[in-house]
Amino acid sequence: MKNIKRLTLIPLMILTTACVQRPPKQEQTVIWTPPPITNPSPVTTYPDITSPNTGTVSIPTTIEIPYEQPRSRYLQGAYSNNYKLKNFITMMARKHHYDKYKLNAIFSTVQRDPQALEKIGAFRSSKPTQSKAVLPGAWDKYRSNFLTESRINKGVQFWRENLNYLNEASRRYGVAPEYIIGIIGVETNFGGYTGKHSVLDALTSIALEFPKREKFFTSELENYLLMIRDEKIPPQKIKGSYAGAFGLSQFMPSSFREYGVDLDGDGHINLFTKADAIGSVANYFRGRGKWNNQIPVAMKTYYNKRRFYGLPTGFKTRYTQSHLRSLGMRPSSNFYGYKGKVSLIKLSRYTKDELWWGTENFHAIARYNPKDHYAMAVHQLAQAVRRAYYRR
Ligand SMILES: [Ca+2]
Repeated sequence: MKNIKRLTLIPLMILTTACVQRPPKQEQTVIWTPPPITNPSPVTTYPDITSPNTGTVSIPTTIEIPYEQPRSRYLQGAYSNNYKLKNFITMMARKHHYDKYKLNAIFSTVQRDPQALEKIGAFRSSKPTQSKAVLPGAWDKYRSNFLTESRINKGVQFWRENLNYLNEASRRYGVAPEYIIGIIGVETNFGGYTGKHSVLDALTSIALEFPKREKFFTSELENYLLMIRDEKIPPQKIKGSYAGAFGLSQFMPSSFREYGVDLDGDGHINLFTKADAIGSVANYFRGRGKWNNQIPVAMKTYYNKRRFYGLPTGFKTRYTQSHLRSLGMRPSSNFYGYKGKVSLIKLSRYTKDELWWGTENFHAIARYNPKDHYAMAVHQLAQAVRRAYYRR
């Protein structure tokens, strides 16, 4: 025992050298065996441990060797005979100097995604006649999916764990942390569900098989291919929604390329990390939505009738506040002194219609997903998380 104890106290360097020669067989008490010295361990980096944002980094991080896309002379797979795909590959090679053999190899991995086609509506003969959003209780139902105690608590936890990244993004892009949290909370429940479709399969299937959305999805496919080339990502690695949105922030590839931000500064934009998702959502709000942190987002207004049919409603409408007041609407507060034009938002509850006024910032949220219910869920989740965060 004494022997072993003494051995373990000897510095590792000496030990390694000393034990290259095996000890004589009769000394059975020495049980230490030398590590293989022919295989060097992978290069590792250690993030700055003084950084308080340790929630998103694993220690140590192994540096990955950049992925090199294989090449193939032949196009195989589900769409190997598709003329649109062949034209698309020719276009990518000409327009972006994309290696045609790499594109052959990439598209040879593609499998048709019938579920994505079904969900996007490729098999529907016509649009549903009435939007479900106007049925009584539609808002109650929608709201109950997102404004839950569990999601609000997760939002508070997310805020605490990513405080520095949220503050940095907020400072850089002028967007309040709670709205970044609101988007990530509604989109993926803070990364709890980011989708299981192969983004490449979904985009290719829709672009090639759904003429009505062909232009949009072909453009997204183009952006996806540029993204995986820039970031050196294997073509089938990114999983997302049936429509090809991915990451904690559910960005489409075009948004990734336009608004993606490497907030943690590791040299890659990775929307599956909290830091980069936070930065990218804030950048999107400012860039696409023209977010203005000097004005509020939305406010409830009172109205003395049960149902409202007086005016067109929706985030795209614009009315002067004095006009809406003249129709009997009474704001629930002074709206932080905001006097500008507002949109009129109608939320169908079981017993009555709820009316809200929205500003340009409400419109900015709707740029993410053009639905009143969506934008209102983000707004209300943001406000609920903010209240809970400051209460504790
Ligand atoms: Ca990054």
